[in-house]
Amino acid sequence: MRILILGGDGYLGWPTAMNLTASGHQVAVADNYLRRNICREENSEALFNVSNLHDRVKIWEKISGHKIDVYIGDLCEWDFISTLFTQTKPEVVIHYAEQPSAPYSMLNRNAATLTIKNNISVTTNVIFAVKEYTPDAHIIKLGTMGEYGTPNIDIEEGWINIEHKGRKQKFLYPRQAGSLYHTTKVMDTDLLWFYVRMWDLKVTDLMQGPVYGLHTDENQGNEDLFPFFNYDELFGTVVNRFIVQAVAGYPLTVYGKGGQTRGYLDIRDTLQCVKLSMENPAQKGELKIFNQFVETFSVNQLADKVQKTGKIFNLDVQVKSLPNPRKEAEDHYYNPAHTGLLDLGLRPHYLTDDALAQMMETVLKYKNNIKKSSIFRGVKWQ
Ligand code: USQ
Repeated sequence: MRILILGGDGYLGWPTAMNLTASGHQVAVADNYLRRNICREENSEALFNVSNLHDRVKIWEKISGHKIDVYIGDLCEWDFISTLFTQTKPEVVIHYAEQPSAPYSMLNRNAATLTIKNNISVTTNVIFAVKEYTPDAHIIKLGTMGEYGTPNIDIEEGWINIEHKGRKQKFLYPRQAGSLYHTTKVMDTDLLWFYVRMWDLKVTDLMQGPVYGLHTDENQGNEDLFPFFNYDELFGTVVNRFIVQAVAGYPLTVYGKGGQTRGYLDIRDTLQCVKLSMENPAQKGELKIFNQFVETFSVNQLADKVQKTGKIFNLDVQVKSLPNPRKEAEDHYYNPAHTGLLDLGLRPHYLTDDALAQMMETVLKYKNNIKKSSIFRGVKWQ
């Protein structure tokens, strides 16, 4: 299939591009290096340097023989996106092109407006480009489990049937996000659902939990093909951060009580989920929603796992509870459904001791690159 990946430079975009070319698809990627630029401005450098897209596609082609077309530009600009769609004529559009950090979105007014402008404008332009140039294309959009927040009832997979005063209707499951970034994802879902109803678009919205890992079948541990690996407070997510902290001898930064529970997945499972969504597309006028994670655990449980794995490498891993810089529930009910992707054939990779040890071993190679001052800066959300 002809596939267009928006945000192809990112933590998930680049591994997806390699994975889909390895399956024989024709892939083009677009990116404006927004994440790289924000990271540079905020002094949030990743654990190691990652080559730009032009260089990485050359390395991938040399190793695998597969080509990836690269388009550098801003998807908020209609001229760029219309040229992109005209030239690539995608049958599938995978949309990752968003400012992806919750803490960054809470930093200050500039970061807030950048997050709103970028995320909402790109989604709107994607919708209009699909309508105008490729109305039969299937849009696969990366949403987030954070759209639902942490309600005191079971979280359903996208939709909920409500019975009210004797009448019934199916609605989007209630959303109450916990950061501005997550709120822009709620807005994305609303926009997509509106235009599915108006224009009969085909859309799959993937409610993904925090992803961890570096290794995929395509990079085979080759660091030239690794994605970004951030460990700083703004762009690092909790599993990757804790592994780096363990290696650096920095006490694991458990925020508040550490009872915050989320649904996690290995980066290889993101690739499987996106491929399964592609192979089982939404129909015209349908918004499919999957909850994309394979297991849940709390921050405290994660800290225990990392501490235990540290022993294999003779690391004396300490855990320190910090006053929570975020405003979130620290001890809560969490029971989200997630059978949709399993029913389609997802074979989960769990966060086993072996999986943690493999990541720790890789991070140990870059121990000297770790800047302890980037680990915690205490951006307050209130
Ligand atoms: N946490 C700590 N200590 C840390 C970092 C995080 O206790 O050093 C806690 C946070 O307070 C939170 C949980 O760990 O309760 C997860 O935080 P995170 O930074 O790993 O993830 P989050 O900010 O929620 O966002 C990440 C991705 C985002 C994705 C989301 C899925 O950056 O793109 O949408 O995970 S979810 O969390 O399910 O909303």
